[in-house]
Amino acid sequence: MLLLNMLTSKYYISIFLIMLFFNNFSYGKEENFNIWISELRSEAIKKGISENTFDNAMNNIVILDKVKKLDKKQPERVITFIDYHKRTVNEKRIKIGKEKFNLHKNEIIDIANKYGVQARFILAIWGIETNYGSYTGSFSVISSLTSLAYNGRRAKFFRNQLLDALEILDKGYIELKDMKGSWAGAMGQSQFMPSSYLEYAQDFDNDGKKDIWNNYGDVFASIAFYLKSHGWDSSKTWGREVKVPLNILKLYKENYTDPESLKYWSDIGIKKINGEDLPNSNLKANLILPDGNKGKAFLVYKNFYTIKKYNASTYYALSVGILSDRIKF
Ligand SMILES: [Ca+2]
Repeated sequence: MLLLNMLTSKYYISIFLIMLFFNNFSYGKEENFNIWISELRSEAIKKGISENTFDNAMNNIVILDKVKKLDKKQPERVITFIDYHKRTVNEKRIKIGKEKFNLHKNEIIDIANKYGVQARFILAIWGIETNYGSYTGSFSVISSLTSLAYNGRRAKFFRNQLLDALEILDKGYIELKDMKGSWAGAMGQSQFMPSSYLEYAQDFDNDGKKDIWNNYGDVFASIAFYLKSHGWDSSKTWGREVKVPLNILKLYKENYTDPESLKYWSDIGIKKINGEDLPNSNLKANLILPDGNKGKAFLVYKNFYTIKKYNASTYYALSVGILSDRIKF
């Protein structure tokens, strides 16, 4: 009770509301949750987040069972790259990518030049993350992150993300009611986690808001700045699909290799997908066989690993690269 006495009456109400959402919570669990929230509150205030921001944000949180279930869900089967690729780089998405480029041409070219990231890669990430901003997630970021931070599988990570989300609200970059995202707290059209938002989100139109939810300039600039900050080299591309002779394929039981020069790969018989010779270059490339030695093969450059900094999945990074080639203008 001593702990509760320290809290404001408004805060009592919020704790009461939170308790309502725990259907099968025993008294001990409720008490644990209340202690957890009050510790979080102290930590947030110590970090400079105002009491007002914290109480407003946490006043209406809902512990989302759906989020907890999604976090626990194991993939039903391992999807092949070919299946993933069909889903993520289909003709419709390529066509819309070209249309979106024409629609936002001036802005996206300005941003590409300013940040040093080719426009087609900004478009491809936008296209694969949120289908060009058409599905950005409708979960309350604060509720999702609280659900994951309290007793979740990756509680510490999500607790830090929750504190960062509170800082974003405290700085007034976005209103609480507009702070929506995926079930795991990835926000807006660029799907930034709160920590990435604080570090990389851009206010391209200088209106004082880093609005990755609704402002296209801010969305494109944020994606570009993220890539540039992780080592993007605009004089290079991401990689390419290649043809690998069978005898060479058999040597590669692993999906990943050490980097070698294009000349090296060419000398052992790897060709461009159209059968032409690879450039006789010292450019380092890794051979990637996402479906082992039975599927497509790719040689990838340094920028490929920068795309993986955006999302660590190899399938994702390959698809971003391929989509960027298909919407090339
Ligand atoms: Ca802005």
